[in-house]
This record gives sequence, C-alpha cells and structure tokens, in this order.
Amino acid sequence: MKLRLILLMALLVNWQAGAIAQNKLPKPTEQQMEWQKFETIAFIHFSINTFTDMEWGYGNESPELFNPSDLDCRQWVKICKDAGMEGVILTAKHHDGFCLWPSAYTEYSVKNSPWKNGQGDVVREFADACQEYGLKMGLYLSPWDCNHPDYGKPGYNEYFKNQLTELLTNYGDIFEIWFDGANGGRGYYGTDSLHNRSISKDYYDWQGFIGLVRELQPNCIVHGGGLPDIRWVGNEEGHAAKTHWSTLRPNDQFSKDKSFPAQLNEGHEDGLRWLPSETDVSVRPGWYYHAAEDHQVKSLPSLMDIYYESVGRNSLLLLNLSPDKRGLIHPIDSLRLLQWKRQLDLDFKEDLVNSKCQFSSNNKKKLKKAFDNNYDSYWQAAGEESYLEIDFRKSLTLNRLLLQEYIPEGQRVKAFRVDYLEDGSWKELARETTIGYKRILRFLPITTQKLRITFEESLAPAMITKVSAYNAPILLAEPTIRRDQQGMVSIHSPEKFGEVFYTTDGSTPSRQSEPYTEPFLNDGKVTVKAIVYSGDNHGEVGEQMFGLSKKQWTVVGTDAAKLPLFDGKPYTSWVSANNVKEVVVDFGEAIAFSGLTYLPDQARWSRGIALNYQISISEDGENWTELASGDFSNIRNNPITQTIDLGKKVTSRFLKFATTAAADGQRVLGIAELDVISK
Ligand code: FUL
Repeated sequence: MKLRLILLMALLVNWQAGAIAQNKLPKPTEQQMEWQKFETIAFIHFSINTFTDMEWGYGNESPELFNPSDLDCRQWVKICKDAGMEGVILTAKHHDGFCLWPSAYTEYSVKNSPWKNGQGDVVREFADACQEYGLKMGLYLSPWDCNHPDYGKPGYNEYFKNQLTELLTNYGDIFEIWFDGANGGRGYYGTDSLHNRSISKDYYDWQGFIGLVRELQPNCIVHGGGLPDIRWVGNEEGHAAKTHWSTLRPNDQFSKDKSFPAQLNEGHEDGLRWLPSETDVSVRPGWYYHAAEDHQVKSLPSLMDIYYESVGRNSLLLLNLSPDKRGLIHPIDSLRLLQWKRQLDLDFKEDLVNSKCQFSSNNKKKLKKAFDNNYDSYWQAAGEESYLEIDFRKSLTLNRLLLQEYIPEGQRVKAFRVDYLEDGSWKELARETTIGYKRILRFLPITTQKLRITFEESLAPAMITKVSAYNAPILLAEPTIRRDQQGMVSIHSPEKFGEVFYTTDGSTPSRQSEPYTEPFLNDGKVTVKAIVYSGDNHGEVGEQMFGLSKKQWTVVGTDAAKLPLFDGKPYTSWVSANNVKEVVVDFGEAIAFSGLTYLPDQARWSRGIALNYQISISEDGENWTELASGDFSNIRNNPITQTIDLGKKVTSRFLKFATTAAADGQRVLGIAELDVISK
C-alpha cells in the first residue's frame, strides 16, 4: 500500500515537472466542447460571385446580376442534413461586400437585385431552412469589403458592427460566426477605379466585434479576428497533421523555424490556449460555383481521406458546397456527398469492441468506462506505459481503430503504441503521437484476437473515454495510370491500403498478375490495365492506352528538357508566348497518325483554353498543309479532353496546332496535354 502511494506521488511529481502542470492544462469552454462534438459541419459559398464566375469580386459588380432562378435554401440544408452535418455556415457577405440580406446600412444587397423584385432575404430563408431541418446556423461576414467607400477609414468599423448586430439579432441562434482573414487590398470601394486600400494591423476593432458577439450571442463560436475560440487548420486542402494539439501558443511565441500555417496545422504541445482547429475545404476546386469545375468535384476516395485526416486527426471538418446560378446545389455535388455519407456509415457500421469482449489493464479501476459509449465517463491511466487490452474472444479482422480522450480535462496523450497478438506473440501495429477529441487510425487489415493500446507518454494521466475498432469495407476504386515523356508508367490507387496488380498484354489483371511497386518503363504502344485488391476483394479495372513514344518530341522554339504538354500530368500546362496562340511540335521523325487529343489547362484561372482549332502538318517545318479546322463546343464550361478525328491517316514530322480564339479573350494558347491518335 505504502509503496503504491510513493509510486503514485513520484508519478505525479514527474507529470507536474512536465511543460505544463496537470492543473494548468488548458481546457475547452462548454461552447468549444459542444462545437467539437459536431465533428462535421458545412459551408455554403453563394453570392454575386456565383453569377460573375469569380472567387473574389471587386465590389463594383452590379446587384442586378444577382438573380437565382430557383433559389431553395431548403435544398441546401436538406442535403447537409442527409450528409450527416450538424450545422451550416452561409456567406452572408463575402469580400466584394454584397449582402445576402437587405441590410439597412448599404444599398449593395439583395434589395437592389431583380431576385424577388428586391423583396427577398437569403439569410432569412436560410435561417428558416436550418430551423426546419434542425441544423445549427452559422454566418460568414467578411471584414474586407471592396464595395464600401469607408473601407480603410475608421468609420468602417461602425458599419461593420451595425451589420454584425443585424445578423446577430434578427435571425435566431447562431452557433458560429466566421470572420475571414483575407485582405487583398484591391477593390473599387465605391469609386470608379480599381485601386488598393491597405489597412494597418490594428485597423479592425476586433475587441468591439467580438464583444458584440459575446453580448448578443453568448454561445456563438468565433472564427478569425485574433483566433478567439477556434483556429484555422493552416491549409484549404482538408488535412490536419497527424500530431495535432488543440492547444496553441500566443502569436508572438510561434517558432521561428516553422511556417505559421504549419504550426496551426499541428498546434503546440505546450500551448496555453485551448484553440481547436477547424478544417475548411471545398468539394470543388473553388469555393464558389463555376460550371467549368463540374468535372472536378472531389472523388469519393479523396473525400474519405479528408474525413480521416480532419475528424480522424482531432479536428472539425467544415466542408463547402457551392450552389449554382439557379440557387441549387448541383446534382454531381449532392450525389457525391451522399455517397460519402453512405461510405462513412459503412466504415463505422459495426463496432468490434463491444460487450462480447473482455477488457484488461494494469489499472482495472473504472476500466469499463473506456468502453461504455458514454463520452462523459472515462478510464484513467495509472502511469506511463499504462495499457488497455481488448480480447475479442475470437479471431477478428479489423482495419480501423478509433480512440477518444476525455478532453474536458485537457488533451494529454503525447505518444501511444498499438500491438496485436499474432501466433501467440505481440506484434507492433502502430506507433503514434496525439489522440485528442478523436483519433482514427487506418491500416491494412489484421486478423487477431487481442489488441493492446499502450499510453507511452502524456502530459498528465491519459483519460480515455472510447476505444472502437472496425473492419471498414475497402474502397476499391479503379486506379489511374499515367506515362511520362520518358515512357515511365505509374499507377495511382486511391486506396492507400490496397495492393495493385497490372498487365501490359491486354489481359484482365488479377492477383496473379505483376504486382505494382514502382513506376516501370514501357515506351511503346501499349495498353496498361490495373486493379486494386484487398484480401479477395477487388475494384474495377483501370485501363489506359498509350500510343507512340514521345521521347523525341520537342516544341519548336524551346529547348526546355521538361515539356508539360507531354508529361502525362493533367495538372501541369504549357503556355504559348503572348499573341502566338499556336504550338509547333517536332516529332523527331515522320510518324503516322489519324487524329489528336487536346486537354486544355485545368487550373482554376486557366490560361488559353482554345475555343477553336486549326491543324497543319509539314515535312520540314516550313511548308505547311492545313488538314482540319473546327470549334470545340462547350469547352469553356467543360474543359475535358477534346478529340479531333482527321478521318484519314497522315504521315508527317511536324504538327501545328493553333487557335484563333482563346476563352476570355486571352492572347495565349494553353495546353495541359497534347497527343496523337496512332491506331
Ligand atoms: C478564404 C477566402 O478568401 C475564400 O474566398 C473563402 O471564403 C475561404 C473559406 O476563405 O480565406
């Protein structure tokens, strides 16, 4: 007894000697705790940008442009609800200054738009829809305002507070308010010219803004404005770092040797402020709707990665949807979101850690509380190297482990290890760092009867409120196959934990085919087929035909070694010189072909999308014969690969691909990929 007491005291001294004493560990407020439990919430970017095809307006776009034909906030909110979101945040005002509600303080709003003859209020309809579907409502109010004449002058702070008051008092409860940090400087600001207005560091009256929120909506979480309640995760791609603390140091105590976003992405173990992260990411490349991005809605595997790398890494996911010009969410997006929800439900369908299991530990006190599915009851580690052991009482296959700390008492775990029993001996499965509110590990399926989680290091005794394990169905989407200019073929599987097999002889790949481990050389005409396996399950076959070798191909007038238009990567582009709008390719020798394919620049601010084409060939690069010309229909809105069939086989060494009209009146021709059809 005495010995145990001495040991316990030694242990406490040890923990207290750490960077932060146990009783000083930062802890979430009630509001932060409630917010964290939402896990997934949605963003809606909808405004005048939707009608101008822009991401950041200039503040001079006419309110007349805002005219959704079928606006239905109920459709947005229902989709969010069906996708399992707990709340939704709408851009009431973005950087252009256009207000989706009829603010009494500006003319730049829905009240001067043709929509509902100026009688409409999108924020009101949105609030009603949230209420109807039982979702929490949040609002985004951009401090940067490219329309307001006083922006950059002291008077603007009053204007902003007036608008904030309107939003905080007229629309019911608001769970989160988003103050964006962007201040691009450029805008019209109520004048006739586009110019820059810079602001000083202390320009905004943050204390006043946040004071208003505290007074009018005491339970509202504030994003931005000096990081009062939550922090940005540091990127807009949807990923928190594996080591992820909900705590942060004050701004002036950030490390010098790591970027600011990287530190937001990880948090600080010794941070004294509780500032959990929010991972904001859009299901499309942009935040607003652009028809040209309809084919770039994130795939199901990439949305799954986003979930596991945000919610599964102790962050909260804020996933953006972009209603289109009708004022409705496009079916591609809604379908993808529902597929995502269905896949998540499948992944977490059956918790293998249940009442059939037997639990043991070096600290049996309140052991069951780690497994009782009640967040508010927890098991506490007795010292470092404390462990929880689960005996499934039969051999089971699993590939996910979910752990939760009881964070109302602070985030504690610094390092943990997972082992499983195989053939009578313990094998290491994972060695990880933080847990926080929720941590989900993904790994290749293991078959075992026993699992052990050892808490190796923590700031104070670990408090564990949940341990779950699952055997998620592997998402075996088809792999993509690419070949670079040197003829190296690479195969990319969206499922990180599957095994890839391929063939190059046209046969259907199977487990018996060549396993893919790294890029391989195959520079001739070839069809590569690949498949992903997980155990006996496999996905669809991915297939790619490659034509002639491009090793000798050059672009006349450049000696660049790497030519993006032949590199097999759709996300890199070649762009002609200004006013040239053509490319001349030297194949190195005469080749025979019957057509060509053109993939335009895929970037959001795409350069030189050709609206029409003229194709010529030449033996010597000087005397040209025109072969074909025509238009690419709908290429601006749908910039996918275009195929030009020449209707006959031709042989030549030089090819000229030209356009007379590029999208948006641009003076260049841009090409992501160019190839010939040589069948
Ligand atoms: C950024 C803004 O500049 C984007 O337009 C968008 O609103 C995003 C959520 O935050 O900082």
